[in-house]
Amino acid sequence: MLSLATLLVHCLPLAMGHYDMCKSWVTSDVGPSWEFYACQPKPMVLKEYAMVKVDPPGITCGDPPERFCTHENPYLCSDECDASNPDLAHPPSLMFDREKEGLATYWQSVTWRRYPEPLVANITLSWNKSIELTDDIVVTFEYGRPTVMMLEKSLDNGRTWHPYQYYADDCMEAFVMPSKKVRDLSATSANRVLCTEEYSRWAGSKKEKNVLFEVRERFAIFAGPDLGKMENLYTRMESAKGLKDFFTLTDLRLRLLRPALGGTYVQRENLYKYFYAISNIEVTARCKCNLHANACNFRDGGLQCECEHNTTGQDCGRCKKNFRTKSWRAGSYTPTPHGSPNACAVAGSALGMDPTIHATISASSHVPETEEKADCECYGHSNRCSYIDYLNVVTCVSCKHNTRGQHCQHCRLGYYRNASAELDDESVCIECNCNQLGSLHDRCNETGYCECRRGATGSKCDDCMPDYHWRQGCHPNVCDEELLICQNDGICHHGQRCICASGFKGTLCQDAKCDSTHRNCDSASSTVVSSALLLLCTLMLSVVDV
Ligand SMILES: *[C@@H]1O[C@H](CO)[C@@H](O)[C@H](O)[C@H]1NC(C)=O
Ligand SMILES: *[C@@H]1O[C@H](CO)[C@@H](O)[C@H](O)[C@H]1NC(C)=O
Ligand SMILES: *[C@@H]1O[C@H](CO)[C@@H](O)[C@H](O)[C@H]1NC(C)=O
Ligand SMILES: *[C@@H]1O[C@H](CO)[C@@H](O)[C@H](O)[C@H]1NC(C)=O
Ligand SMILES: *[C@@H]1O[C@H](CO)[C@@H](O)[C@H](O)[C@H]1NC(C)=O
Ligand SMILES: [Ca+2]
Repeated sequence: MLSLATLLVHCLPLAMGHYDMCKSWVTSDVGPSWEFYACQPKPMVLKEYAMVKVDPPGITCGDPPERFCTHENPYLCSDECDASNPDLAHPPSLMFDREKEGLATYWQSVTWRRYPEPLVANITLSWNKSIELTDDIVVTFEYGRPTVMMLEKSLDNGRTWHPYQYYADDCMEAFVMPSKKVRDLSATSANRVLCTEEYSRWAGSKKEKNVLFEVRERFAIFAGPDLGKMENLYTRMESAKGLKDFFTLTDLRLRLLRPALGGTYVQRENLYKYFYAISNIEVTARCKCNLHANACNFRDGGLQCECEHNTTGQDCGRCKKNFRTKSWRAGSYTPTPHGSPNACAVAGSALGMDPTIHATISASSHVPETEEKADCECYGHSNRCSYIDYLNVVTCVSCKHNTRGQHCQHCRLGYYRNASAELDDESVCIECNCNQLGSLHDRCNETGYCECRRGATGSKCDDCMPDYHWRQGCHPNVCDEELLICQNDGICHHGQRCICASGFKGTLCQDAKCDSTHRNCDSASSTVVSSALLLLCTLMLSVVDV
């Protein structure tokens, strides 16, 4: 409890920290003007704004009234659920109410009187709005936590669902998955969906009530154990797009698949002690506003970002009318500390024609009328278009960021498409970087592979195939350890040449030297040879070392 409190205190400044301002009025040498920043709303307690649905119908207890027992007191079944009596009813709304100190109010299911038919229930929370989790999801169970359950999420208002986390007292048995803990995850697996046994084992219903979806521990992989380096997390979210989406959702679904068993098997003679009871579902998150708003309000029955940067829409996901000269982009957390607003630009600057470029495109092209401005779509790589009369097309001119094409949608020759970048990303085109000596030309295919000369290999053609060695390009080996073996104790040096023992010569040291110092061509002294070898080996080793 103490550690939780310190954690909370620690994180308070975070909520107020970076990205809380969308703009500020600054004065510089040129006079006062607005400066714009990437911005996001503060985290909120979002359970109060959720629409909740509990399935199947009739799963909530009390209609008809029913008695239930507890695992601690299995034969003292004094409690009763009665939907028609406000004091004894347990409707779904009690999962989201504000409780008075020490008085748990909870939703409760019917008991497992239909055993062995499974007792299952779905609890679906819908926000009709994209939200980004900023803290753990905490589900509090009275009378014991389920032995098997699942958390699912949707990103499209409930049209499609994805597993978010699996929970079981035995992951292998329930889901054929190994049991994992979030604290075992690493930077590359921070968005992995896993099965955990941490919240499903019986520990007494009073002692361990909570089931967590651990957001903080996943954040901590990047931001450090006390979440002190949130900028690292934010930077990471920009480069690994799946990471941001992992914490984003519009709906959550709790699939309760098997209730608490009190530690053992199901006792058929007392099925009244098996049921689900949830007193609270805590969801702390912020509205997803694509870094274009620092406020999010409940209006017209839904959450709505208060969009800045001339954007609009529930998530600030579009440019306002007349501000569509640049294609819409989300704001970016980078560069720290203020990020990039990537604001929508005002119309008018869009078709500012550069007469020289205009002239080079076509003698018969002319500046289009305002209606055609909408066609100047260059994915943000240009804000100038030209109308080519005889083709009847509007085409972008001077595409930047190594792009080309009518909409700057292709990469220039010598560049290839960055598969992890959107079309409107500045780093959408990557230089092929083909090795000049190893490749035939400087172009590459869509996955960045260059076309190699004979003997060269590797995506950039900067490596040699086996049997070739690199010397200003790849050349066939002169010697090796298999077929082209250096003779007479000669040593093959990087495949390039044989280093012959004293007294021998030739490409493969195949010839004996028969000059004045080596009179005895047939029997070169073995000690001389081996000491020469030793010297050579030492030399070679030192070369390899370096
Ligand atoms: C719970 O939701 C899942 C899909 O997420 C569905 O397959 C299942 O039938 C639902 N169960 C009930 C009891 O509605
Ligand atoms: C969801 O939000 C949209 C946009 O605000 C609104 O038009 C729609 O009616 C909402 N749907 C529901 C079911 O509330
Ligand atoms: C949005 O448009 C207004 C003009 O209506 C302009 O004054 C303001 O600077 C624009 N904001 C941004 C972030 O571009
Ligand atoms: C590819 O695009 C991603 C996303 O914008 C960027 O982070 C990455 O650096 C790009 N890769 C290269 C090699 O430029
Ligand atoms: C690019 O070339 C490499 C190597 O030849 C090949 O494996 C890859 O499939 C090619 N990619 C495309 C998209 O053609
Ligand atoms: Ca409650």
